[in-house]
Amino acid sequence: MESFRPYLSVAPHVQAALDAGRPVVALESTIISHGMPYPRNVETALRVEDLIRQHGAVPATIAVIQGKMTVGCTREQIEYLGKRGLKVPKASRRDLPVLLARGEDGATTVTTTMIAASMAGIRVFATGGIGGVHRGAEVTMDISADLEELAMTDVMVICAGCKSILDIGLTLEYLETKGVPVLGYQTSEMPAFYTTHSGFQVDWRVDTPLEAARILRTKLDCGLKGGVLLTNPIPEAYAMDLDYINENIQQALKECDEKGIHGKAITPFLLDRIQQLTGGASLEANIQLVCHNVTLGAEVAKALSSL
Ligand code: PSU
Ligand code: MN
Repeated sequence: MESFRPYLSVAPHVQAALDAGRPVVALESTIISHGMPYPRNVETALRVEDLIRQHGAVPATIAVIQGKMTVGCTREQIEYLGKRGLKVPKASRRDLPVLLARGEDGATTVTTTMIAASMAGIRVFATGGIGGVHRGAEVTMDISADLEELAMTDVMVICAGCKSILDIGLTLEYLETKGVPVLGYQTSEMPAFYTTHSGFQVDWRVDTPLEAARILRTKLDCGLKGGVLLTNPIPEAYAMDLDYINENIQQALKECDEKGIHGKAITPFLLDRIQQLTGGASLEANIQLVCHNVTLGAEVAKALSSL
């Protein structure tokens, strides 16, 4: 038995789907506990699970629950993670052994969701946005562990690009160095979360879920270690005005600096401030893009199962 097994708890219906080669889509829990306010976080988490089911795949929300990497959280567990919010520690790679050893809970980021998904044998994971190289990282060295995870763990991450709280250009440079293919779904431009435009090109454009699945399958078959980033632009109808969102991001960044917030608290602080400053418009956009991404996730997972 693999030595990680005692720390991993895969829900029986998720395990059954994996054993039968049916499509499964992993989902993260930091977005629930730290990324959105209650009760919209719980509503959204349950809605995205439904969407995945409607599109013929099995959702598996991942979190650390009482010291176990739980793959396929129950409705009760999702409600618990959403209600406790910031009281649930944000669990990145470095936190994982501590939380598991102590039997504690943790909200999994993109990094730890990839780790648990990979251990369980899930290859497709959909979320909102990933962490990246922060603006000013040449001084602060604030680079999200998500990028290192993409370099080493064999999971495709479907997201709406990264927010301009990050330095998108440097994030793409970093991913290039680490050998992570960055694909644009029906676009050649890297989307910037709230907007479809960032001014940066992706490496490769793909136009169908099958194409994306083939690239992932090929990377796995060749043992080319690491993930694939599939960026999916927010639907035009929900995209925000570039200047408006950028002004608010600037304001949030300024406050973050003034308050001396650092480390793992930076991203949740910025997400929350932007939501407050935009009066909830960014939350609405966030929910829409997550729904859009999980739908694509279900399609890619189905395509991958068919190969
Ligand atoms: N970006 C978002 N929403 C999020 C996150 C990032 O637009 O919820 C979360 C994800 O869980 C991501 C984490 O993995 O923040 C990155 O945190 P950090 O920048 O501290 O690495
Ligand atoms: Mn950081």
